[in-house]
Amino acid sequence: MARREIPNLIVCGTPGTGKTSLAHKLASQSGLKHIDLSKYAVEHNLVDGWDEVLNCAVLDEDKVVDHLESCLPDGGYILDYHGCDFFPQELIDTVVVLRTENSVLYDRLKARGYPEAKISNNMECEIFQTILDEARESYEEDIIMELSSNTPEEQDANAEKLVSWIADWKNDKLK
Ligand code: DAT
Repeated sequence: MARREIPNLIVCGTPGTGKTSLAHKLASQSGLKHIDLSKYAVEHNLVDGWDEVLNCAVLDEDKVVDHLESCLPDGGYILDYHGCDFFPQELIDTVVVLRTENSVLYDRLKARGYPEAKISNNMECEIFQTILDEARESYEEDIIMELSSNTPEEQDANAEKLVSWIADWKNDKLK
């Protein structure tokens, strides 16, 4: 049985589905700490090269997990990253997979000024539900939450749902 009294969440999904904005909102509403893993890895020198197609740093996943190993067992973290398969299941209490419709996602990626190759790569990732499959291969089905993230209203509803899930998790722990 985990010793933590506050859960750890992963918020994952194709780039542009709204991970960082949801994680930020959830952190301010719940008091959990938000870690944007891409930034965290760069800040702590936990990267393993540069992805030329996606134009982003590649995480050294083992180093990231080692680095977080001293704090994750205490709970209270929202881990924000597109992938999710490298954390040991015993450290994670729920895996939120955000999903966005194609046309909405395309507009968000375009607005970010991504080059076409990066946009197509990310669109394929969403169309083939790569991240959802990755979550299903790595974690028990009952800890995976697939949430729709197309509109600000959906984002608010997702934050509300997760705040209430965190409260229920804490209450169950006290029983
Ligand atoms: P990610 O961290 O998955 O790459 P983000 O949180 O940076 O995504 O969001 C990308 C952009 O889309 C940003 O301008 C905020 C906006 N956005 C995110 N989720 C949204 C939602 N549910 N409804 C409307 N806009 C959203």
